[in-house]
Amino acid sequence: MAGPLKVLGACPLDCPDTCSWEVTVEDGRAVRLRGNPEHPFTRGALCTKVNRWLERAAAPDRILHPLRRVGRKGEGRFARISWDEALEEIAGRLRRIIDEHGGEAIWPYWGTGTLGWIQGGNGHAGRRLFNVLGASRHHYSICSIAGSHGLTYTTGTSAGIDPESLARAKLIILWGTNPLTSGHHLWKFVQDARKNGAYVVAIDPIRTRTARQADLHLAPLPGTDAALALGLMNVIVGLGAEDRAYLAARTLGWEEFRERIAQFPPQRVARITGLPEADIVALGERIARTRPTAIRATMGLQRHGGGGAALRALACLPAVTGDWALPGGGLSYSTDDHYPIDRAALFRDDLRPARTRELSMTRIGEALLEVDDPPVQALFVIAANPAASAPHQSKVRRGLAREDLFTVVLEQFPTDTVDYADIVLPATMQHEHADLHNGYGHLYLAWNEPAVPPPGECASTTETFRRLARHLGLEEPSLYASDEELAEQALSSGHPYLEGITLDRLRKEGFVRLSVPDPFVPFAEGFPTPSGKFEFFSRRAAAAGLDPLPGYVPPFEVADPERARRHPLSLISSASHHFLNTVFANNPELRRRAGEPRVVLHPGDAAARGITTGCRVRVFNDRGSLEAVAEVSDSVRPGVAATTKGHWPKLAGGANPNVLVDERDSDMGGGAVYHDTRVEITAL
Ligand SMILES: Nc1nc2c(c(=O)[nH]1)N[C@H]1C(S)=C(S)[C@@H](COP(=O)(O)OP(=O)(O)OC[C@H]3O[C@@H](n4cnc5c(=O)[nH]c(N)nc54)[C@H](O)[C@@H]3O)O[C@H]1N2
Ligand SMILES: Nc1nc2c(c(=O)[nH]1)N[C@H]1C(S)=C(S)[C@@H](COP(=O)(O)OP(=O)(O)OC[C@H]3O[C@@H](n4cnc5c(=O)[nH]c(N)nc54)[C@H](O)[C@@H]3O)O[C@H]1N2
Ligand code: SF4
Ligand SMILES: [Mo]
Repeated sequence: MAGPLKVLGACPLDCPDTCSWEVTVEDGRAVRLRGNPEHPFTRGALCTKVNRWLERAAAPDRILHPLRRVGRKGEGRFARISWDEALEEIAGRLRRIIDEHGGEAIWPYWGTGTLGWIQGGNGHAGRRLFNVLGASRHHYSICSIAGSHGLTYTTGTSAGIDPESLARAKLIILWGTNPLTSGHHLWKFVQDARKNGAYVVAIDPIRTRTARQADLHLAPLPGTDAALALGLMNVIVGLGAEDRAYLAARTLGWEEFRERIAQFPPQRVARITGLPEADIVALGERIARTRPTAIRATMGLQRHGGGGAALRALACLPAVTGDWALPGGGLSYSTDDHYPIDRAALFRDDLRPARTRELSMTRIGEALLEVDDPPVQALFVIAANPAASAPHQSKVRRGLAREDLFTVVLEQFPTDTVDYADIVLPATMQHEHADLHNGYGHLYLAWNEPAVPPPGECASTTETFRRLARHLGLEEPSLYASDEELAEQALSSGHPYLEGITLDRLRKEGFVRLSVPDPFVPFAEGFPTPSGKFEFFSRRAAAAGLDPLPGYVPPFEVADPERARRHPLSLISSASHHFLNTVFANNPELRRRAGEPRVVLHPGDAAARGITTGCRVRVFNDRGSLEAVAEVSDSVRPGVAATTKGHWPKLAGGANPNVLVDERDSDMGGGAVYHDTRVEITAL
């Protein structure tokens, strides 16, 4: 008798680690899921959340059949219908909407529930169909875009260094990142560096799990990191420790930027950041004498009004010290841009009319309620949960509640967003469909082979849109490409990093590292900017109406004195240890471990409000309010209140922190400003 089958796949969630996994299948059922021990980043371990993946797949609330709304929008009452009925209704509504309003009245809203290139957010699964329909384009602004833009102005790409090279650093600065919660596999590389004597610094307004493990923790006021970076450079230049040869050969605009640095002496930076001047000087001195220094920054610190400027300023530190040229030196953010996926071949944007408008996912409330040229009439929500994850929750809900809006949600579970759907289409989970992945916190591609057939009537995103194309009677052949064909097209760029990497090989091996040199020092020979140099001075930034030099752009609400008077606390709602965004927030065991929504306050701020640990409190501002349980702890700095993202509003008293967050664009790229939120808190 044949033994159990082992099928290699990859975790699809929006996590930098993109773990390689192995599914054990017995009698056609997935019985075990474990991390792949062969993968150099995964090293055999998944995480608290994904260890419950198979439990999630078999959960009683899983959506297994197409549904049609029978109650009011938001009520979540549905009746089962057949796929044919669902697709006929969708096709009919789309035809009428296109006739009356044009294709742009349709908005495919892709989220980050899966990052796959075939089924998920990276590949905009179904984009070809929406191109043919002339739908509005989707601006993917929810997560990392401000920082990506800031980095791209200075280094020509947002890709940064290989996170694995942190192991070679002698000083590691974990800046606005909480890897022990948000992608724990990085930690092994930090530990390797420590074994070689590296010193680890965490810069975070909150003493997180990660900050507790660091040798030094600095807790600046939220949104002030660019000022801190400029202050550290001021100390370095004051010591004469800048790398003059590097600056002359490899950078553009140093003379101008040096004047900018001079405007940020430690005393001024101490006032802006709320940090002791001596701490700024000491860290500047440490950077000045430690080669190589690696900065790991992720998305947390750029969720502010000046988020783009922050990453831009941080990237300048390793240019001033010449670290970008050294293995183990430089800055790491998202490695996405290192993967030369053939987006043109995959997306087929040539299928769409010359001009279509773009709608921003973090302004979904505005797009549904205020955009009028034409109004959004059909919304497809694909692997997203905007009723829980997007800013200004009450506005999003008002938008989703529009009677004349036709909403189709492709989902696995009855989320708050599903409650507003006209039609719900049951979606497969990762071990039930095929996909191609890259990890944005490492340099490995992965192929995810389906291990078991879809349960009930679930279908993958690609299969759903192939079926819909057929119901619409569309003849464009590329709408019917198989998942394997799509993967081959995605891998067809011919870029040297993909040399020797074929779909066949990925299928056999499960994962393959990009064909990059070892050690990988991506900018040893120069930067992919217009000048080929590191650009302190950026003509492209100036052309976009931005400061041509890196500078400090204050946060919106955190730095607003009028708001500070009415809502004195800055609220940070960061990654929860037990959920991945809103995924797993309906899992009973993980909900139990996460406990009720909590807000952490500094003892001084708590005492001033008569709040003690365990008190029920109301957290509010002009946009809304929520209830939470208070925890009093000096793990947050004075003036800051900390909570987590991810709770489903309907399982958490009707709202989550996004009821407090503004729908507002950061300085670059239109990114969301989740952590740039002012609130007041009172005991209930
Ligand atoms: N367990 C778990 N893992 C996750 C996620 C999750 O929800 N749960 N989410 C995933 C996703 S979508 C992403 S994008 C990544 C994000 O990964 P991270 O960037 O690590 O995520 P955050 O928790 O938002 O932010 C990290 C830290 O930044 C701090 N921070 C906030 N504002 C500032 C600031 O102005 N300055 C500084 N210096 N620090 C600041 C926060 O206090 C927080 O501790 O994580 C992914 N991994
Ligand atoms: N307050 C606050 N809010 C935040 C953040 C924050 O730091 N603070 N972080 C933001 C960030 S970084 C991000 S990335 C966004 C994430 O926001 P979203 O992109 O909306 O992601 P999720 O809320 O995780 O919802 C993803 C949904 O996709 C579904 N899903 C998963 N896999 C599949 C699949 O294969 N097919 C289909 N059809 N569905 C699938 C899941 O069941 C889940 O309901 O949230 C943002 N919201
Ligand atoms: S969520 Fe991150 S750490 Fe957990 S299994 Fe997925 S990729 Fe790995
Ligand atoms: Mo994200």
